[in-house]
Amino acid sequence: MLCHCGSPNKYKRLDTKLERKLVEVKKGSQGVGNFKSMNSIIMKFPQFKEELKRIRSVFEQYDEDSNGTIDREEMKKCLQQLQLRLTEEEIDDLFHSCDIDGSEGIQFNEFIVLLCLIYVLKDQPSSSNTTSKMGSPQLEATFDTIIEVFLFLDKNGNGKLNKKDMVKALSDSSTSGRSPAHISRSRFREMDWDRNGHVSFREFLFAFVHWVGIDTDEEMAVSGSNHQ
Ligand SMILES: [Ca+2]
Ligand SMILES: [Ca+2]
Ligand SMILES: [Ca+2]
Repeated sequence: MLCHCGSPNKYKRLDTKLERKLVEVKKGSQGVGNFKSMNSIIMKFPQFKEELKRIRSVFEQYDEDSNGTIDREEMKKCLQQLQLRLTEEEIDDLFHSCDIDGSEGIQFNEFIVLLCLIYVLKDQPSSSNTTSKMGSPQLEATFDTIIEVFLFLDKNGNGKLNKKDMVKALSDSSTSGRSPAHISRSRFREMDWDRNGHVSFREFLFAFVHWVGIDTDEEMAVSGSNHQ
């Protein structure tokens, strides 16, 4: 049966592609992982925040007209620069699936998600003298760690997060020792934007950027003060 309800299915192709990539990554990193618990991840949030803030300069580089938003044309140049080949349709999917607030443009918090998706979608450079996928080993290390967090949560390695594992991870992370399961369940629902019962890598990234404390307005203010 065809569904004409629009947006939820629109990103299915992209999410499926990402799922496959993450399953591959999980297989390739069998048993390796620095994270042993949700709390060990949460303890690194301040560090993640500092690392993600550095992406601001990359954002400014692609935001050619400096209006605080990456539009479709600016995103296309970004994809060209990073040498990720996509069809027009895929470019559309990527643009709209990162513009989560539907503001017709990609703000800084959405750009972090976009870059990380590009990183996962991109194949390793074929030539061995091309040392870097993204042109910044530092950035790649940050994304690798975020992917590790996702893989830690993806217990069965199917490239998406299911409710049972997420509720358990969120409950375990509670500082009071025991978080009521219904709170964890409602947090899961918040993460599962398209309500399909799974948290995709894309949905996870939006939640992650938010958890770490990257907020568009705050970041704008920080960036503004830097220019004084
Ligand atoms: Ca712009
Ligand atoms: Ca937006
Ligand atoms: Ca979902």
